[in-house]
Amino acid sequence: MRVALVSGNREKLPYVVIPFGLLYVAASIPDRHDRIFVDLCFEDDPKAALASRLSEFGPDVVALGMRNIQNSDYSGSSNVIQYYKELIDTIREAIDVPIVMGGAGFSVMPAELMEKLRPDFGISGEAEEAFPALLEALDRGGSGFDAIPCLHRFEEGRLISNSAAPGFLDMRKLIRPDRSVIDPRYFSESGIESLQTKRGCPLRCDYCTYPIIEGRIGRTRDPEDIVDELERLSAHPGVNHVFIVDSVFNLPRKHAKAVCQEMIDRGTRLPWTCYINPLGFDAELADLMRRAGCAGMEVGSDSGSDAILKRLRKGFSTEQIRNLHRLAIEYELPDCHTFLLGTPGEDFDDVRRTLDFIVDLDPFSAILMAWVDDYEALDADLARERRVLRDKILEVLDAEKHKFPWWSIPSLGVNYSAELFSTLREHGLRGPLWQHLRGPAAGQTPHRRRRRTAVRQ
Ligand code: B12
Ligand code: SF4
Repeated sequence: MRVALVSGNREKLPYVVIPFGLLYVAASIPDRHDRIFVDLCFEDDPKAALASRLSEFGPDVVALGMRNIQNSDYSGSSNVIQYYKELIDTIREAIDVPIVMGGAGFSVMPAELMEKLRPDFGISGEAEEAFPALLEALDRGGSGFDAIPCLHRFEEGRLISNSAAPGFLDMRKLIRPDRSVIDPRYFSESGIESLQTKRGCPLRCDYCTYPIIEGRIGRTRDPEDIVDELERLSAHPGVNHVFIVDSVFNLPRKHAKAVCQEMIDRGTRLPWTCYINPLGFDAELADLMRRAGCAGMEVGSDSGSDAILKRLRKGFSTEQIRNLHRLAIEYELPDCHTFLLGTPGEDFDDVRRTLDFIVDLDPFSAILMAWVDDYEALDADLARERRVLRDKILEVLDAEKHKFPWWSIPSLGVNYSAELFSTLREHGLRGPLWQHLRGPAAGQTPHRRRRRTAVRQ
């Protein structure tokens, strides 16, 4: 069969990210199928580019990857969905073949997106086994769909969604993503590669969609194999930083330590950033991370109110956030905390408590977001209702932003805009840019040294 893999993502903030999931799908396609990879990220006219590539290639099936259903400040979900609708129309006008959707964004609400966008098929969650199985079924003339886990399709206009497989993919069988198809502009624009050390998160935070995509059981890769892959990334002249895309790098903690130890033993040089949870973070891990080249930790702290953390079922307290921050200073690991203001059930006192907490915590960096429910993209009433609270929160943030000059408020464009980021890149700054908003690069006192001294006094 002739397979066209299309990455629809065009989000440029906080930086362009390689279509990592689709690279795994590309690698999983058996060699007997011909394929092309169409990445719309840098196209001036994505629909025209898509139509022309498809007409030239003449695929038998088009696989359309949907990474995000939100834009980066979470304000433009309906635009993103409309954009994908237009891509599907473009594909149908160019060629009459089955369209298969998948990807992290699609997996968040597959049934709703199937109904709204009407592709022929969808696969939610990881697709290294399901996608080749679907190609096989299509090749056979369209039989055996029932046996493919997490496949969504229409039969006589009715949506049929197969249930998940009893187990997820065994990480020992995971093949490397096909990096040969990456557009070189990702390297000239950001130079950030992606690496995955495990899939799955065992926690149950109330709003979180990650376990829907990757499952709840942490499936870890062999540290030696991970560092082999990292070493290959280091050899690429355009790669200057790696983002470890695991939902949480430090759970299980033992595995994170083993990965860091392997990096230290093999002397890897590439700086990296990862998501860290205050649970499962200790001095030994902080020390290993520092020595293994960690340049920054992104922390989903979410709230400065213990009652809200409990309601969100985060499993940690504000004291554990403080503990993480103390270790971050001690081991010189810049920490960037995301806070969600106005989650369901929160009132203004809670929002105020979180703002006070952030000022008192004084992390290296913080990103303040007014909460957006993914379902707002599909439910206009919910969106209207939520917007009222969100607008009030943003008004408060606008009035008080001078109190937190280092923090980013994406919805207000504070320390978060294409212009700022491109200026920082032009100055040669690398990695996630929050790492440069404070410190010498921004013309300020080196935060880490200053803070470390403070702790030791
Ligand atoms: C790491 C990460 C980031 C990092 C990325 C760093 C990097 N260098 O890549 C950073 C912090 C920069 C980031 C930013 C954003 N992110 Co993010 N991110 C993630 C995370 C944790 C992992 C993504 C990943 O790479 N996974 C590993 C790959 C291998 O898995 P995968 O992409 O899911 O692919 C598998 C399947 O989905 C499927 N598949 C993938 N493509 C296709 C295509 C087809 C046709 C098929 C059939 C199957 C298929 O098979 C793949 C292999 O098994 C996910 C959450 C999660 N746990 O999935 C959120 C997630 C993807 N991000 C999300 C969002 C919203 C964003 C931002 C818009 C938000 C923001 N303000 O930061 C930006 C957008 C950035 C951009 N330019 O597009 C959302 C997207 C859904 C949504 N709600 O819109 C997610 C799902 C988290 C969430 N909130 O639910 N992100
Ligand atoms: S720790 Fe992170 S990935 Fe895991 S459930 Fe909570 S928010 Fe989701």
